[in-house]
Order: sequence, then C-alpha cells, then structure tokens
Amino acid sequence: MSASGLPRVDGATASADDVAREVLDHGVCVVERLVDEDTCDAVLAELQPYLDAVRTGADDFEGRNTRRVGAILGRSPTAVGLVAHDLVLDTVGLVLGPDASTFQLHLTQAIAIGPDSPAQGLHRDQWCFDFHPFPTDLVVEVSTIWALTEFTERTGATRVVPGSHRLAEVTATDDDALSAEMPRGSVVLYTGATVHGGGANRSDGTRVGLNVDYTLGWLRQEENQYLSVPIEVARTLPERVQRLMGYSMGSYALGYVGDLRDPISVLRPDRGSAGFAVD
Ligand SMILES: O=C(O)CCC(=O)C(=O)O
Ligand SMILES: [Fe+2]
Repeated sequence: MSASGLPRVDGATASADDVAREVLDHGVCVVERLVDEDTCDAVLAELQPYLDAVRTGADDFEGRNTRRVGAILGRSPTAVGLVAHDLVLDTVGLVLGPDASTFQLHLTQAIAIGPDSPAQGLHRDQWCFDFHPFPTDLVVEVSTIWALTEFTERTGATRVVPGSHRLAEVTATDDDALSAEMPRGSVVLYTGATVHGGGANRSDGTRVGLNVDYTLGWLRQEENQYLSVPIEVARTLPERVQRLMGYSMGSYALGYVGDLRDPISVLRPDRGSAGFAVD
C-alpha cells in the first residue's frame, strides 16, 4: 500500500495542535524527522545488547523473527528524550482531552522485525484492556512508534487504517491499511482504537521501531514501570518522566502509597501532596 494517504506533518514546524487534530480526525499522524539520525544511532547502540540477548517472539502476534525489548527508561538514557518529547506529550494531552487530567506511560518497547517476517495481524492496542468495549468517542490510549531505522513498505513499516478509530467494530482488512513510511527519527502517532499492525519485512535488514504508548491515569499500565525500571535508576530520571511512569496520583485517590502518600514522594521526599486533596 502506498503511504500517500496517511496524514503527515513536518517535525521541524508542526505544533501539538496540528498533530492532535490529525490524530483526532483520522486516527493517525506521521511526524517526520522529529529527532535527528544521531539520536536514533545512540538509542540503537544503547539497546543493541538487549536486542541481541532476547529471544524472538513466541507466536505470530509477537512475530517469530521479531525481537522485543522493554524497560527502555532503564536501558537507554537517550530514549528518555523520545518518551518525554514535548511535542508528543503535548499531543497526547490534547488527544486524551478532558479525560486526561493525568495520563501515564503504558509501555516502552523496541520492536526489531527481522528479515523475511510476515505482517503482524491488524489489531487495536486498546484490546489489551481485556477487549473492553469503550465508547467510540472516548480516547483511552495514544500509541507512538519512532522509526529508529528507515520505515518503508519493504522494510516493515507499521501499517495503519486511517479512520478506523471511530468504528465500533473492526471490519478493516489488509487492503485498507497504509504503510507509515517515514525517514529515521520520525514518529507515527495513533489512538488505542486505530486499527494497525507491524508490516512484513521483505528486506534483508532489521526494522527497528521504538513503541511508546500512553494511557489515561486510571487504567492499568501494560508494562509495569515500577518493576521494569530499577528504583535507583528511576530516582535519577526527570520528575516529569517519573510522574509519567506512575510515580504520581492517577486521579483523586488512585495510586497512593501507605499512609495516603503521593507516590512521587517516594522518589522525591520534598514533593507531592500530604493527603489526597492537599498539595
Ligand atoms: O512493530 C510495529 O510496527 C507495530 C507493532 C504493534 O502494533 C504491536 O505490537 O502492538
Ligand atoms: Fe499494536
């Protein structure tokens, strides 16, 4: 499928309003060249030892020649800047809208699709919430995939079905999916309801994407950040990132520690409210 149909903006000039409008209207937006190639090289170098050590996927969904590595915040200092990129976070806040009084990191995962891989089945990421039928006008999740290597139809660019986020039932077929072709350092954003899947890699190289998803603060995270990232490392991260990880209240009472303590105070004793409503 061609890439021509996917909304796209230039990372050098786009605003969060521009990106959020495309994601809300079409369910997807590609932001081209949001970070430079040196940044991609650094993230790849930091993650390569983990990619080399991990097994390939156990089933067709994981990808039998695909390697997946998580705990990115504890493993790639450079990727912290991608996870907490201002344009992405501002866009996520706008897309999750009034329901996003707080939003959180859902998962961080490098996805390396090896040569001769078939396409992953089309799906919605929000199916992880036990297939709960959320109202179609409630956005519960925003997913992003950064292209650390070049994304083309041949290398296995993520396939996305524009407009599929608004439909109650998933009726899309492979023919409806467009490849999120994009140069390295670009990122594709889509909602938890947007139908998509990894592309077939018909090249002789490995396609590496960095998948970073965000959800409403009152949903369970797919990747357990507290157990994935050692607390000694979590203590060194910027406060905004710590809060995204879940070291913050998920709403009025969600996520407290012990004697009604705000979880940020575990990492930063000078921060956080002393009780649910006190700052
Ligand atoms: O690797 C990709 O391009 C997409 C992967 C994906 O959608 C998933 O594993 O949920
Ligand atoms: Fe997915």
